[in-house]
Amino acid sequence: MKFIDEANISVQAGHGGRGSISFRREKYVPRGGPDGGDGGKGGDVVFEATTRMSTLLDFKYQRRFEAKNGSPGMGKMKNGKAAPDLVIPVPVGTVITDRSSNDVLADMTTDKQRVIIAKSGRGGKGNTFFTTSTRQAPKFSQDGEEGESKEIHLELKLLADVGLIGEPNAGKSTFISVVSQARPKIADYPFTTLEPVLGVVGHKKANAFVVCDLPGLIEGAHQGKGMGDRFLKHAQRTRVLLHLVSLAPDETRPAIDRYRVIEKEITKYFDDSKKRKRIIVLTKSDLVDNTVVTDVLKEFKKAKIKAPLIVISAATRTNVNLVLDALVKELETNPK
Ligand SMILES: Nc1nc2c(ncn2[C@@H]2O[C@H](COP(=O)(O)OP(=O)(O)O)[C@@H](O)[C@H]2O)c(=O)[nH]1
Ligand SMILES: [Mg+2]
Repeated sequence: MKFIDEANISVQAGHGGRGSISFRREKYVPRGGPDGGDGGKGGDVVFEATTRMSTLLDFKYQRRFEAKNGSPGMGKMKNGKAAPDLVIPVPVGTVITDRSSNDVLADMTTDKQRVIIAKSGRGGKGNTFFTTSTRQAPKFSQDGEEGESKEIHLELKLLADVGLIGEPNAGKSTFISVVSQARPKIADYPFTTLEPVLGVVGHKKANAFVVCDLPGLIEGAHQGKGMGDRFLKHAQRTRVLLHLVSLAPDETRPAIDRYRVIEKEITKYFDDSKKRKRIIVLTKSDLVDNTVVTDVLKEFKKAKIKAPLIVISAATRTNVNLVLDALVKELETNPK
């Protein structure tokens, strides 16, 4: 079970630009004095906290970050351009540590918080700077300073964006294992655990989000077990609830009835449960004929349930992407 997202990356701030060695050359000034400008400073490596991200998934793909170098100085006293800072967005909650010293460099606690993690090098002085009364034509300049480079560890406590709810056996664990790297126990019998299982989902170009299997919500409740703080925190944080209802033929009661039982149960845990967005997912469609699916859909329609309804099979992956599309859309229109 994974509650922590981690990544190791390396960052390199920009080198300062070299100062210029240059002398004035004008038509009527045969031996012009020095006019080499200074080099520009390199770019800093800056981390910026954002609520738009929930995971460190992006850092699995890109592990090295380099800010640009400053431009060299030029003649005619022109200074080189400073390089722009490299701004790396990280989710709010990310802790940044230096891997060589183990020092915590930053705790990114608030949206838009910015911290310089690797400082850039200053630009070098041009030869003009080194002119003195005894040295009127210095033929040297200064190199820019090196930018800092660091090996960085990022760590984030995961919190769920999407909660999976549904009866035992509805297919929650299977769903999360199909859409993420999470590998919960999948059982043919109601499996009870009070530990939430989290999965990081990367879908198309969208920001990765965290899906949480909330088995304890119903299964634990049946057995009168108390729920841990950590568990409830995950449940409360979710912005969308994915309600899974099995279509399997071995179910004895109609899908719509089983759906209602769970919905009623949920109101005990979420004070705003009426408002919290739902997506209803009818699962295990591979086990039934189309006519059965059509009948169940009719029942839901008759009951005037407004939430989007998607029929899937996690076993054959049918329509699983449609669920992810719907989740992305919902999370984007309903930010943290
Ligand atoms: N045929 C089929 N079986 C499924 C599908 N999804 C889940 N199952 C099976 O249904 C049972 C319960 O699934 P599980 O994911 O553990 O349900 P949970 O209790 O809601 O977490 C397991 O035997 C799964 O293999 C599906 O799409 N098709
Ligand atoms: Mg399960």
